[in-house]
Amino acid sequence: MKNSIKFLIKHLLLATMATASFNMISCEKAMEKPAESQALSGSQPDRMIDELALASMLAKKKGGRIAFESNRDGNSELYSMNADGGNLLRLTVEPSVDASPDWTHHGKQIAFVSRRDGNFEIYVMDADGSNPTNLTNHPGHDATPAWSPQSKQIAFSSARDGGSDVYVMNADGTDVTRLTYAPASDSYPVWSHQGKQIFFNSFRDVNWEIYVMDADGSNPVNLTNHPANDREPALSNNGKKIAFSSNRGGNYDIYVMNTDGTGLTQLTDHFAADVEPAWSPNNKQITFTTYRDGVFPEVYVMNADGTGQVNLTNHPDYDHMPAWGK
Ligand SMILES: [Ca+2]
Ligand SMILES: [Ca+2]
Ligand SMILES: [Ca+2]
Ligand SMILES: [Ca+2]
Repeated sequence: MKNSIKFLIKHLLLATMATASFNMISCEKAMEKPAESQALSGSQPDRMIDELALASMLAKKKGGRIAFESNRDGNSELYSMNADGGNLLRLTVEPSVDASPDWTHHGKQIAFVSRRDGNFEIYVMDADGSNPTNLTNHPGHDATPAWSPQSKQIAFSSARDGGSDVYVMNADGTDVTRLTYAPASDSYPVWSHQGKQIFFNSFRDVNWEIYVMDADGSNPVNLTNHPANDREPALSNNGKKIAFSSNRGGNYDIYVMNTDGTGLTQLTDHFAADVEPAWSPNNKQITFTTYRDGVFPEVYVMNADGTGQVNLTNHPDYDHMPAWGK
């Protein structure tokens, strides 16, 4: 038993060093195949399946996986990587836009947005990219999916009734319910820790504010109350803090506050835009998107107090919309 564990650890270490380039080769090969066989399914070579098993094990050792959107292969696709940027895995192989990932609470599935059926729809796929399923099937623009705490429901934004509003549906796409009715845009929903409330960003005060409402859409409360734009709420996994982006300092930076709007703290202070924060599973780190390294954004990670900011993607094409799963 001890020997087999040593053997496994050795291979995991080798895989960590080798898989980033290895995956690129696999992806290039996948590009040559017809679209219907490109999903990472049982039809892949054995070594790809072994690699996925290794990726899964590495994820448990390294503090989760970060999914993100990149156009490095020619159009918007979803990828995942370890928390240190290693072991890159391509999840989608579609000529259309694939974006806005969100992990289930157990990290086994990812909800995302895709235009592969002609308009923006909410999809769900397994964490390795297999079994993509269209949940919305609606001609309206559907966006920004967010799983409820036990992954039984998905909140999302949709323009199906005119302007953008927040909706909720079951995990299989049934029972779609509209939650917001303000004439201005409401989007980017995030569930509270117990699933009783939903945070979102709203333009109803003629600038973006972070709001919270009950999960049935009642009792909306403005948490930010600031004339600058406050956007993209991200709830910590212990339910205590909300990270968000705001341009109240003259450009977009990442801020954090308590879930009642008190205790505001600025985490990034760079003249370039810092946006789209997401918490690590243990709440000790925050990943975010930043434009500080050039025209195209990179995915960074930092400690939850703003220290130790590190570029995870380091790629000349755009990388953004990080989502951190278990
Ligand atoms: Ca795509
Ligand atoms: Ca749609
Ligand atoms: Ca505001
Ligand atoms: Ca900034």
